[in-house]
Amino acid sequence: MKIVAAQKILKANDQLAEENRRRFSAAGVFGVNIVGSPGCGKTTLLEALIGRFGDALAPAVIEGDIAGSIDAERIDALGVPVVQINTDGACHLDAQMVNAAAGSLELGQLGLLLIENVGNLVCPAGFDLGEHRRIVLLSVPEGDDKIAKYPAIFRGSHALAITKIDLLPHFDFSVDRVVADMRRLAPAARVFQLSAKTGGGVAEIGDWLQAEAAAR
Ligand SMILES: Nc1nc2c(ncn2[C@@H]2O[C@H](COP(=O)(O)OP(=O)(O)OP(=O)(O)O)[C@@H](O)[C@H]2O)c(=O)[nH]1
Ligand SMILES: [Mg+2]
Repeated sequence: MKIVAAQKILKANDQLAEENRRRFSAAGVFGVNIVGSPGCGKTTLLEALIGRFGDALAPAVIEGDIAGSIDAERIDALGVPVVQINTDGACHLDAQMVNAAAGSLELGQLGLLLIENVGNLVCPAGFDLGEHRRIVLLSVPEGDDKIAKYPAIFRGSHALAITKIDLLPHFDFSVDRVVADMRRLAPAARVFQLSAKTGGGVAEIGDWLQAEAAAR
C-alpha cells in the first residue's frame, strides 16, 4: 500500500502558490503572510500598519479564520478592502483559498496585500500562499521557549515580531533567548519588538515592510 496524499496536496499547493506569486507580482502587489498563535496580536498589528501607511501603499487584507468575520469587520472599519476566508475547521490558509479570495479584489489598484493566517503556530508552516514575505508573531505571554518548540514556522519566516512587549515586566520572558533562537533557525530574518499599547516598534516594522515592497 502506498500513501502519498499529503505529498500530492503540498505539491499542488506549491504550484498554485507560485501562480499566486506571479499574479501578485504582475499586478505590482506585494504579498505578506502574517502568522502566529491565536491572540498573538496579528489583527492589532495590521490595524497599526494600515494606520501608519494610510493610502500610500494602497493596502488590502485577506483575513483567515475558522469561523466568523470579527477580524474582517475591524479592517473594514478602517476603510480598507478586505475579504474574509472561513476555513470551516481547517487550521491554516492554503494557496487555493488565497487564489479565490484575491479574485474578489481589484489587484491592479493595490500595492500591498496583507494576509492574516489562521491563528496557529503549526499548520500554516507547511503552506506557501504565494506571498513575498512571511512575518511570524510571538507575543510575550506565550513564553520564550516557543521558537525551540515550534521551529518550522519560525525557520521559514523573513521576520519575527515579538509582540506585547509592554507586558515584559509581568512575565519571565527573555528577549535575548528568543533572538538567539531565531538567529540559529533563520539567520537572515529581521527581529522587531512591538507594543500596540504604546505604539512602540510599529514604525520600525512598517519601514522595513515598505522598503521590502519598494525593493521588488
Ligand atoms: N498588552 C498588549 N495587548 C495587545 C497587544 N497587541 C494586541 N493585544 C491584545 O491581544 C488581544 C488579541 O489581539 P488580536 O490582534 O486580536 O490577536 P490575533 O492574533 O489577531 O488573534 P486571532 O485572529 O484570534 O488569532 C487583544 O485583546 C489585543 O488588544 C500589545 O502589544 N500589548
Ligand atoms: Mg486576528
